[in-house]
Formats: sequence, C-alpha cells, structure tokens
Amino acid sequence: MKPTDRDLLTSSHWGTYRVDVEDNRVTALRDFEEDTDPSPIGHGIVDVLEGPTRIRTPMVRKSWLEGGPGTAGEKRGEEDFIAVTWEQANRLVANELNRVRDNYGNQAIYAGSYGWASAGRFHHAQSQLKRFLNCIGGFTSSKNTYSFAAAEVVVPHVLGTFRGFLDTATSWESIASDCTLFVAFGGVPLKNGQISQGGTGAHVQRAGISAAQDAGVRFVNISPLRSDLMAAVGAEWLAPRPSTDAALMLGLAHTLLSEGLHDQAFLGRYTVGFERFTSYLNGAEDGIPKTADWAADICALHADTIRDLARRMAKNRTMISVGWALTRQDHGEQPFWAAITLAAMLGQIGLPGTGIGFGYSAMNNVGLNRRQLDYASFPQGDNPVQDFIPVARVTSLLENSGGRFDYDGKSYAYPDTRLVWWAGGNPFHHHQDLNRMRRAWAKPDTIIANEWCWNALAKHSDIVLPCTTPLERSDIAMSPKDPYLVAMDQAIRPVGQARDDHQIFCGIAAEMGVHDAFTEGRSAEEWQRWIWDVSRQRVSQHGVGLPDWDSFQKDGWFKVTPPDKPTIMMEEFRADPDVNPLGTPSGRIEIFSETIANFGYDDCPGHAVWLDPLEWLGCAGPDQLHMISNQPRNKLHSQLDHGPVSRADRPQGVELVTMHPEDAAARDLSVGQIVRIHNERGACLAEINISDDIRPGVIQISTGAWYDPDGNTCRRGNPNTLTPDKGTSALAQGPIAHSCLVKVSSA
Ligand SMILES: Nc1nc2c(c(=O)[nH]1)N[C@H]1C(S)=C(S)[C@@H](COP(=O)(O)OP(=O)(O)OC[C@H]3O[C@@H](n4cnc5c(=O)[nH]c(N)nc54)[C@H](O)[C@@H]3O)O[C@H]1N2
Ligand SMILES: Nc1nc2c(c(=O)[nH]1)N[C@H]1C(S)=C(S)[C@@H](COP(=O)(O)OP(=O)(O)OC[C@H]3O[C@@H](n4cnc5c(=O)[nH]c(N)nc54)[C@H](O)[C@@H]3O)O[C@H]1N2
Ligand SMILES: [Mo]
Repeated sequence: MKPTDRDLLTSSHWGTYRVDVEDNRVTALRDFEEDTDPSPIGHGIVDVLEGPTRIRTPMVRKSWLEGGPGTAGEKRGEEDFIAVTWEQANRLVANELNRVRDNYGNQAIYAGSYGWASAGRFHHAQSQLKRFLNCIGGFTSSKNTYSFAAAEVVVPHVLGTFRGFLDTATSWESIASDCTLFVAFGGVPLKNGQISQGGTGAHVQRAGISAAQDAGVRFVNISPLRSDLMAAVGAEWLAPRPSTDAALMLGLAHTLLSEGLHDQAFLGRYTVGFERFTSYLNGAEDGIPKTADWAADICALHADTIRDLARRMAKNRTMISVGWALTRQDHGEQPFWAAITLAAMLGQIGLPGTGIGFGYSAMNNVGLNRRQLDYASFPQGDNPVQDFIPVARVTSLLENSGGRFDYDGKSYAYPDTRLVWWAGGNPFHHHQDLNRMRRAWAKPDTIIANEWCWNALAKHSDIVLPCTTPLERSDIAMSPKDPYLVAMDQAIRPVGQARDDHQIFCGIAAEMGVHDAFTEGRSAEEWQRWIWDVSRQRVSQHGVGLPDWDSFQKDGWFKVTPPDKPTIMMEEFRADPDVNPLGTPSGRIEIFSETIANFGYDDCPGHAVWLDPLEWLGCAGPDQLHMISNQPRNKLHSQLDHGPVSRADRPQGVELVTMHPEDAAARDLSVGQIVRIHNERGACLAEINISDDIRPGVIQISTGAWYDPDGNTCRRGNPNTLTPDKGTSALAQGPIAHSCLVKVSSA
C-alpha cells in the first residue's frame, strides 16, 4: 500500500470519495469536497466488501471439476462449487484454452465480455482479458453497446459519427444563454446523470438544468414518466405511448412542412435527400400522409398538442434532446434519424444552445463543457480473429452455431462457441429474455468468469476467478469524459485470495508461456506510470499541462480547466460545410441515405420511417401493460444490488413496480402488495407502488435486481425475465428491452 499523508481517495463511475480505513477495513466513504451534488450510490460498497456474497478463493463447479469440459452444462446455476488453489485454477484454465484452441480454433472462444466493470484506467477488466487472449491468438469479439447500439450504427450514416457528437454535445452553459425551448424525448433523467463511465469527479446535471431554467428555458418532458425531468423545473409533460416517438416526430415534421415552417435554406445547404423524405411524409409511396392526426392515433396524444408543439418548436430557439432509451426499443434507429431530420427542418443545428443533443443527463458527461482529450489506455493488442457479433446477439450466438446474421450492410456467420469468458460485465443483468439465455448458456463446454461477488453470472459459471474491487488495488481514474483525474488508492489488502484481473491473467499467461508478452516486463504500477506519462505528453500538445506522477500522487487529484467558451455541437460544419464537411458520403446530413437504402432492409429503409414495434400498446390485449425497465436510481445496473443503499429501497426484498391508480384499481391491487409480472417468456415478482406520475397502461420497474430464478420466475424482480430478445433491425441488431408487453396479477 502507498504511504501517504493525505486522506485516501477512490473513484467510481458514480463519484469520487474519500476512504476511511481502520485495521485494514474500510469503515466509511466520505463525499468528495469538489462535488456539490454527490451520489449516495458509492456508500453501498462498504458493507459488502467482506460480506457473505464475497468470492474469496478460485472455485470450480462440481461436475465440471469431476467430469471435465462439457459436463452437465444444464446444471449451471444450481450446482455447488469446489474451492481450488490458484495454481490448480491456472492449470485448469490453461489446459482448457489449449484444448479449445487446438480442436476448434480461437474463434471458438467468445470473449465479447460486455459490461461496465469498475472505474480505473489500468485495471479495466475487459482490456485485461482481451489483451491476454490476444497474446494467445485471439477470440470472437462483440461490437457496439447495450446503451445505444441502434444510434451507434445509424447515426454515422446520417451525420458521419455518433460518438464524436455525443462527446461534443452543446454544453449546458450554451443552452442557458441561447435556448428558449428544450424538448426532451425520454426526459432529462437526473437519476442517470449520477453516472459517468470511467469516473465522475463532480456532478453537473442538476446545476445545468437549474441554470437553464433560471435563464428562462422552458422544458417539455416527453416520456411515460413525469420523474424523467426533475420536479423543480415544473416541465410540461407529454406521455405518448412508449416506443412511438418516431411517429410523433414524423407528425411534428409533417406539421412544419405543411405550414411552411421548415428552414428551406438550411435544408438546401446542409442536407441531402429531403425530397425523398417529404414524399414519404406526404404519403406518395404508401398513400398515408404522416399528419399530426395520423401521429396522434399512434401515440395516443391529441393532434392539436402535436401541431402546437411543432409551431412552438419553429418559433423558439429549440434544443431537441433524444434519450438513449429510445434506441433500446424495436426499430430504435428510427427515433434518432427522425429527431435529426426534425432538427434539420428547424434549421438551428450548429447554432448556440439549439439543434440536437443525444441524451442530456443519460450520463453526467452529456452537456458537461470539457476539453476533448485523448488519454492513453492499457493496450489491448491485436485480435487476429475476425469473427464478431453485434453485442446483443449473444443468445443467438450460443443457440445457432453456423447460422447467419445481417449487420450494417453485410451478412456474417455465428462461429461455433466452446468457451465463454466474462470479466467485468454481467449478462444475467444486461441481456434480454434471460430464461432463453439461460437455456442457451447450458451449451458451451466451459464458462469462465472473473467476479468479486456471487451474483448470477458467477453462479452460472464453471470456473470462477475471484477478483479485487478498486478499494483493494491502486489505479488512476482518467476518463476523457470527465475533467477530474483521481488517484485511486489501495485502501485495504485484497479480501481472501482475490487477485486483480491483471494478476489473474499474469498467472495464466505464465502457465501458457506468454507472461512476458502480456506484461512487456512492466509491473502494474509501472503500467500506471506509463499510462500517465504517455497521456501527459499527448495532452501537452493540446496545451494542457498535467502534473508529473509524483506530484499527482501527492495531491491525489487534478482538474483539467474547461475550455474558454461553451461547446456547440456541429459549429464548424454550420460555419462552412464545404471546408468542414461531415463524414458522410455526401459530406452533408443524410436525411436520405443511399447507402442504407441500398442495403435493402425492410426494417430500416433509406430515411426515417414509422414501423410498428414488435410489442407496444397499439397491439396490446385488454389486460396487457407496457413495461419500461429503466436504469435504477440507487445503483449502476446490477452493481451493489446486494448493498444497503439498494436494499433500503426494497423493504420486502423484491423490486418495486410503479403503476397508475387506474391500472391498479382495474386489477384490484394495492400499495405494498407483491405481484407477479408475467408474459410468455417468464415472470418476476415485484412490490406495487402506485403513482399518478406514470402514463396509464405503462408500468415501470428498474433493472438491476440480481437474477434469482425459481423455474422461469425471478424471485427478486429482474425484468429481463420478461423482455424480448430480438435485434432493433438488420442494420444495427441492437437490444429492444423497452418494447415489452406484460400482465400483472397478484402473486
Ligand atoms: N431491461 C433492460 N436491460 C438493460 C438495460 C435496460 O435499460 N433495460 N440497459 C442496458 C444497458 S444500457 C447496459 S450498459 C447494460 C449494463 O450491463 P453490465 O455492464 O453488464 O452491468 P453491471 O451490473 O455494471 O456489470 C458489471 C459487472 O462487473 C463486475 N465488476 C466490477 N468491477 C470489476 C472488476 O474490477 N473486475 C471484474 N472482473 N469484474 C468487476 C460487477 O460485479 C458486475 O457483475 O444493461 C443493459 N440491460
Ligand atoms: N443511476 C444510474 N444511472 C445510470 C445507469 C444506472 O444503471 N443507474 N446506467 C447508465 C447507462 S449504462 C446508460 S446507457 C444510461 C441510459 O440512459 P437512458 O437511456 O436515458 O436510461 P433509461 O433510464 O433506460 O431511460 C430514460 C427514460 O426514458 C423513458 N422512456 C423509455 N421508453 C421510452 C419511449 O419509448 N419514449 C420516451 N419518450 N421515453 C421513454 C423512461 O421513462 C426512462 O426513465 O444511464 C446511465 N446512468
Ligand atoms: Mo448503458
């Protein structure tokens, strides 16, 4: 442990904290003095660091240990584990990797290993796993995210890049000074702004929204939940049927067009394909004009409400925010393409405070004015294996070896998968239709997980390698999405025999003769210094001076100063689209994309359209409800679900489900009652909470409860027992958790 005369620090996706330690035990975390709006989430770790859920030694599932790879995969999740030494575990893993490589090739190893793991630039579990596997010939990988796969694939065709414009979202300062109307599809959910990937220094979303409100910006919250925009704003609330935003946007676009409120000059200079889109809007192809009345029927809003909003959007200096949740629904490409089209029709893209933004407060970093810096990371090496899957196709991969899938204009095959390795993610949290996934999960010969707690992933593995948490190792929080760089101090010795992911791979690499290739002769601390020094040199070219390593360690944190003026997304393009073209084939905003049209996909044609979702209120039976399973406010995904902060919100031990009073009365349900939410895919238990602040016909249950199956029912309330597992479209193949119909009955 590092000798230091300052208070210990730690950083996490949900905030930075000071750490109190007594006798090698963490006794408390204290909020970081720079953070005026700290998150309570972090405090959830203290009680569970050494609790009964902690994995203390390498463990192997009984049948696998006795019978070898491929034995009784269907018993995963039900069988006991046997403790082994690290030497035994390393040998078992090395032998199994050699067997799979020799008999089937490296593509038989699936290590897409999606997930958030912990903050820290060096001990990033996925990077460690991938670098190690690249040293032994590679693995089948995954592309894109669960967060916004549909946008990650469609928006580059429309704007040239998605992530580039996510990072350069127009900052809250510019919104306060120049916007007058903020129209938020999917709200501006403060609960989500608690998080920023890779480490949060100070939380800015509440202050950003408040400053805009004080400056006179009016907010429209378009969401099934009133709470998606903080109450203090008193926002106007429109609650269309879930998964119908694309229709609403088309109705708004039609109103602009039919009333001549669109900006023809902007469309002419900065976009291509508007005519193709207007012929669709006018119904030239299908005989259906996409009028406000047409949209009103689909969204179940009043047509006058839609027309009035369109007129106000044209009259005001308007910012459109399109939330990431809108990608996590069937045809999730469409609301993003439609929102960009709508913003282009308003002609305010690239001007201060207006235009379009992707998901304000989906994380703390959206709208946070910061320099764009390119820090070094732990190099993953090169993967010689070309095979990949779109990340949310994991069940299909396991079910359907040799089967084919479409993705972004090409067709690919699912490789035969023999070994699955997860480090730093929890598929029993993030994937849809978990009961189906669990059946497919029985198929591979071997499943290995690096985990620190006995969650469903660990329980459903064959070999469990116990890893440390950030409080048991040193690292640096150094995310380009946050201005604070924080020394993450080792606070206590590793619990039990837990090892850092890096150390775990060092052990297996030694067993396989690739230790030196994996480490390049550097220790963990030497790697961290290397990351710091390379980053320091890189950012100095942008005029940013970072302290040297020793001064940084002495002070514990450093804040990069913000840019001199607010960030304005697409400012350069607006100033001169010939000099600063977009990265699209035309260099312009592609309202119609020839490229996508040529892919010939029925479920994603060449411009924004409305397509009926797989499941939505428009096709619901009389007793079906639309289930929104959104992000939890008391934790990040499944992390720390077992800790006191999360448990305090769940007095009866099961997750809460929020329902409108009319829907509760129709089912004779009352507050506090335990119910069964169910459909043909499965069920979960939940405790009823009744509120007027949710659209009738919709229920809301947060994700994050640890999957605890009793047959097809999750006893703890994991909504992914219910969600459908299907791609958004042949273009992006993103997940569609938010398009889900269920029934609710008393348990
Ligand atoms: N129904 C529904 N499902 C959803 C969503 C939704 O809106 N609705 N949202 C989706 C989205 S956007 C996302 S991003 C995913 C999130 O899904 P995940 O990112 O997979 O969820 P986490 O719970 O963060 O999983 C991280 C895991 O890493 C482990 N871990 C933490 N630190 C370390 C470490 O240092 N080393 C190792 N080896 N492990 C570590 C944690 O214990 C935890 O099990 O969920 C998706 N699933
Ligand atoms: N506290 C906390 N914060 C988090 C996370 C967490 O787990 N916990 N996860 C982080 C991650 S990985 C991500 S990707 C982001 C995700 O950020 P988001 O995608 O914004 O997250 P959600 O909470 O799924 O959705 C936000 C809101 O969208 C609304 N919504 C759902 N469907 C529809 C729809 O069809 N139309 C409209 N108009 N609104 C709809 C829901 O009411 C929901 O509350 O959050 C991040 N922030
Ligand atoms: Mo996400």
